[in-house]
Amino acid sequence: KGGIDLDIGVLDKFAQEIIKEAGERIRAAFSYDLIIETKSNANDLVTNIDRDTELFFIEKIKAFDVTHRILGEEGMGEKVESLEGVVWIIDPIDGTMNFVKQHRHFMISVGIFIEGKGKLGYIYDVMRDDLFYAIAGEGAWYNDKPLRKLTPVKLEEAVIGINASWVTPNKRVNHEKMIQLIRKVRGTRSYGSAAMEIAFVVSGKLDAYISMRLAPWDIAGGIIIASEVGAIASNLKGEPFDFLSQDTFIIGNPTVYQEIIANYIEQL
Ligand code: 2AM
Ligand code: CA
Ligand code: CA
Ligand code: CA
Repeated sequence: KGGIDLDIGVLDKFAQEIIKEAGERIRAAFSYDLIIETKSNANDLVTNIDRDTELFFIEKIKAFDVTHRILGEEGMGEKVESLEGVVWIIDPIDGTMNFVKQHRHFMISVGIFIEGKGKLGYIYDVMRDDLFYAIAGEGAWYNDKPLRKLTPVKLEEAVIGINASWVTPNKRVNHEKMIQLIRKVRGTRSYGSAAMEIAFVVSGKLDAYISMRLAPWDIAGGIIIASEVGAIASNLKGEPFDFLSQDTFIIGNPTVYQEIIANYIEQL
């Protein structure tokens, strides 16, 4: 229970139900025409299904409890400027480019915050029907299996998620140090869905994930799962991620996280 009179078990069951139902709707929608538009730049895509899915969540949640507020990427909810009360932070489709081009490798990400504290986190792989989730203080699961606490990994044996753009000269980070990091680790991967990469870190399939610009809805579900398995997340300065704007982001196995932050990240 939060400071609010609310049964977490009931809320969890409801959240899982609407996430799976949203997934069914997205899978069915592949038979219709997708309307693809661009947002901030030519590579920043949004579709009618991103918006429809966000609206679906808003309608369901408001019917469940009209006082709950929704912060979604597509901005169809109300303006959320604080985390008071119950706030759902939702990315209806994380990995829209994968959704459009690959018809796979995209996630629904949901984090439920009660009086500013992350209580319930979900990352749902829509095409695989795979759910990663956590209840704060009670544990984390991958479908029906509990997720284990992460164990130490050496940086030279780590596989990390990073987009190749941050290894080329850029304005956000010292790319020479990034090159050294890439040479040091066992391997790198780039999946094109932040939520998916976070899900892989909390389940030990990746040992860290680094991004130069993420928004609250990309990570809200994931960081709640992260604290249950002992993954560490912050911005690239090592400070808490700023939940009401955009920020740099790293999440990792504790040993890998510490070494990357100490020796390989220089935010410009
Ligand atoms: P999205 O698909 O929901 O937009 C790779 O692009 C990852 O970064 C995706 O998880 C994507 O989420 C996220 N991302 C965050 N901000 C973005 C932006 N301005 N343009 C494109 N992708 C962005
Ligand atoms: Ca987007
Ligand atoms: Ca996203
Ligand atoms: Ca999105």
